Amino acid sequence: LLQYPQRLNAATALLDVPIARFGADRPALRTPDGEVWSYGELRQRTNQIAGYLTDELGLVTGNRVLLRSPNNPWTVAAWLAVLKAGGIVVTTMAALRAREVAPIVEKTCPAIALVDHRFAVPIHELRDTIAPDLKVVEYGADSPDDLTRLIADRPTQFTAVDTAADDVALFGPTSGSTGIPKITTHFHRDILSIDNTFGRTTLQLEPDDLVACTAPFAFTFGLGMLVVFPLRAGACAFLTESATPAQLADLVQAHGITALATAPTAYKQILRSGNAEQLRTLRKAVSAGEHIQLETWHEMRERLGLRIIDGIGATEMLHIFISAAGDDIREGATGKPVPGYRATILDDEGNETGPGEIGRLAVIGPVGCRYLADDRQRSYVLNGWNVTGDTFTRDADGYFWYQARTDNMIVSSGYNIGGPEVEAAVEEHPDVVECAVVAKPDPERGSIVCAFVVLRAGADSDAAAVKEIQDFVKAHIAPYKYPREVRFVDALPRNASGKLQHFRLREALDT
Ligand code: 3SK
Repeated sequence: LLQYPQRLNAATALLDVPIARFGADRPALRTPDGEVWSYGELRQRTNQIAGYLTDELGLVTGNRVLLRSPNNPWTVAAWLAVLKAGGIVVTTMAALRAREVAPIVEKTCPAIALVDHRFAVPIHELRDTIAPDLKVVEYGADSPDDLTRLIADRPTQFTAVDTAADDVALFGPTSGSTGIPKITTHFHRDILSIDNTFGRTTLQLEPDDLVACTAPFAFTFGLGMLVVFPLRAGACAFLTESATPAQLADLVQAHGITALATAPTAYKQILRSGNAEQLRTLRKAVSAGEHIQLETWHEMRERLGLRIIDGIGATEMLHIFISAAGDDIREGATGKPVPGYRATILDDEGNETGPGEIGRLAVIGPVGCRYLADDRQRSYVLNGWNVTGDTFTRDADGYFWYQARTDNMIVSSGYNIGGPEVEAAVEEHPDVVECAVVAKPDPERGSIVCAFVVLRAGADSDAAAVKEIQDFVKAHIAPYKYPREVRFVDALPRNASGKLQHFRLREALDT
């Protein structure tokens, strides 16, 4: 399953293998406005970009190429082209501002940036300040030097650079819980490995699947779901640059999407807005990025007969390493280690614990954390285990049960309180749209639970409303877990991939 030849170029494996198996005419990429790229077209454009990068921009093996774009077909071609040309892709989110991209550029030292012209300004700013040698090429029809025109007459053949299986192919930045980016490095073999593990054993796409995912490619959840898994299966990726949950449901219905991967919030919102029927064409639904509440999972099964494939992954591990599908699912549990991975629970001293104990989730597998020049490597990899920053428990049958982010477990008066459980309870209140809780230092109790709450429009936000929510929580879960402090806010802070940033709420505690 996990043996790779010493010489391996992942782009060849992603394009040539499905073409040899299924032919070049099958659709590889679709967009909401009806654009379709066949596998043959994707390979040709990839080859043209790879040739342009090497012949015109002087890319040599090991050069880093920064990509910045929302999810669209040209970005897939650019991503594959960098790998094929022997370069290293640095993926960044289109939503990041110059000050957020700057540390990524400083650390990864890209030689070239291929940027969607709508998001080019910050990259030009960085070229003019911290990266004077960066060659910036824009793409998109309105750009004066549109890459797609620059490559139009180039040869459609390109021989992939003979990279080693463990040459670096990808730098994946991750903001972590502190906000200072860490750069994960991944090899050519890692890219195939996520398919040989989660892709083949759990997700199991079919060649006739049409796969949508709301995560950007720059979040490796999206990269796997929209590039690696569909291409390896000979399936088709449906690329949408952005979509609200309501638009997503419309797209699923209109285009007959068969596999959807998104965060739990999107499933919840589709269910709440009464649009679940629009998801009827789905054969598979994947939820990751955050823990899914059992209520959402049940409702999807009841309304659509779909058993959501829950999963936990990490940018450090490239993709999902604990999950379950079909009959292997145990309701409420995230799943078991994906075949190829081992997982355990570590106590505070780094010792493995037995069933039922709560501790830090640690994992070993074919992909592991290798930060680029970062001290945090020392705390992420302990005795060979990748320690993920999540608190889990394992049952006697080997299923892993999510408790909280390690940094979001609230210990109050000696009680361990899982933040997500309190969040879920507050969110059940009819006036509440969203809630996130953090530990607030407290002289008496060590910490107390502080809830940041977004109310529905028009709901009262006075002292009586606070008391009402506190009593509601006490009535629904063990009273010691109730939020002793409740703050009403307009919105919760999220990063560009939509993940809640609890660290920003902790920072806000002092204000
Ligand atoms: O669970 C996650 O947050 C994750 C991170 C990277 C890749 C895939 C996933 C699901």
